[in-house]
Amino acid sequence: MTLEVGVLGYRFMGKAHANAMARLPMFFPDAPEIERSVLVGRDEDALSDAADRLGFSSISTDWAEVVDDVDVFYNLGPNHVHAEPSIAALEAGTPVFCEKPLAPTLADAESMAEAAREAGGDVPAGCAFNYRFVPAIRYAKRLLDDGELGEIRHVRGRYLQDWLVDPEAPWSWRNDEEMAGSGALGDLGAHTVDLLRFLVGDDDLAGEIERVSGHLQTFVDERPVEGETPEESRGDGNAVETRPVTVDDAYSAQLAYEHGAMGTIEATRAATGHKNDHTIEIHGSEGSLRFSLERLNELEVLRSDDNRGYETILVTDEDDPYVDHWWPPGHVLGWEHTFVHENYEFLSAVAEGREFAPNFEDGLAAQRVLAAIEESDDRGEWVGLE
Ligand code: SOE
Repeated sequence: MTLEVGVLGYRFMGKAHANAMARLPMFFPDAPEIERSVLVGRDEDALSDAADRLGFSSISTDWAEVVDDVDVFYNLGPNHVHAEPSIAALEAGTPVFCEKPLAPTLADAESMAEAAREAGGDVPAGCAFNYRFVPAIRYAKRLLDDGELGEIRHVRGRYLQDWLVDPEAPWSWRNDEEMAGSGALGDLGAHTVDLLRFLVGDDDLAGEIERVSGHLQTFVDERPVEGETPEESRGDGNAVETRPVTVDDAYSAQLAYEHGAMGTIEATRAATGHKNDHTIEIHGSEGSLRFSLERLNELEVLRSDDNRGYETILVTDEDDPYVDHWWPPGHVLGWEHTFVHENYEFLSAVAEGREFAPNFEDGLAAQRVLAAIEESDDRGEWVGLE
C-alpha cells in the first residue's frame, strides 16, 4: 500500500523532509512506498511553486481538509501552528510527525502528548529530533548503554549559531514569543536537551534531570522588517520598519541529575563565526566522549585505562547502522542524511502501526526542561522538575 503524505510547511524543514522522502526509494528500498501527496500552506502561488520543486502532486490552503484525508501528516510549520493541526490529525487517527520544539508552550505540548496517548501506540506521533539519527550519536549511545564510560559525572552541551549577531538581520517569527515560544532556548536548546536525554537519561546512567538553573539573554531588542506583506504593515498599507524581539538570543543552564551528575548547557544565535556548532561532551568514571556536529562522522572517545588521550573513531564503517544503505565505508555522510534516517524509521513505524521514538512524550519531556529553565530565569533561583 502506498502511504499518502500531507506536509504543512515548505520552507527550510519542508525542503529537508521532502528531500529525505525523495531519497528513500533510492537508498532504503525496504522503506514503505509513499507519495508526496499534498503540500499545505497559505499562499497559493508560493505553494504551487514549492510543490513543483519538492515533488508534491497537489496543494491545499486548508490543513483541516487534509489531516484526515492523508495516511500521514507532517507538521513542519512555525511552532505556533504545531498544536491545532497535529491534534486534529491524531483525533482523526492519522500518524503525525512534528518538528521541534514540540510546541511554543508547555500547555500546548501537554495537549499534544495527551492527543497522542489517546490515539494509541499504533498511531505514531513523532517529534523530529533529527540529531538522534547521526550514526556517531548511535555509536555513543551504545558505548554508554554498555556502561563503558562508567558512572556519569558531567554532561555538557552547547549549540552555537551566529545568524542574529548582526542587529540588522531581519525580524522573523523565530523572534516572536507568541509564534516561537522562546528563541535559542526552544529552537536550539530543545535539540541539546533531547540528545542528552537520549544519551544519559536512562535510569542506569544519569537518570532524569531533577533541578535546573537558567539564564536567558536578548542582545538586540528590535529588528528590521523585510518586505511589505499585509502582516508586515500597520494595517494602513504602510510597512512597519522594525518589530520587537520578544524571545532570547541566548540561554545557558545548569542541570542537576537524579543520580548526581552535573550538566551545563547553552545555546546562542550570536556566537560570531559559529554557523551550526552543536557539541556534546560526557565524562564518566571510566572514560569520556566528545561529539561535534561540525565533524559528524567522528566520535572522540577517551578511556581511563589508556593514556593516549582521546581516540577519534571514524563512524563511517560497520559502526554506522545505516552504512549499508549509502556509499562504501569512508564516503562521509552529512546533515541531510539525518533526515533520511529519521524519515525511514518514522515511516516504517507508520506502515507497521507501531510506536516510534522520539515521540510526543519525548517532545513534552524536553519542553518541561525548557519551561523550567525559563521559570528559573524569571524567578532567579533553581527550579525543580516533577
Ligand atoms: C535554525 O536555527 C535551525 O534551523 C534549527 O531550527 C534547526 O532545528 C537546527 O537543526 C539548525 O538550525
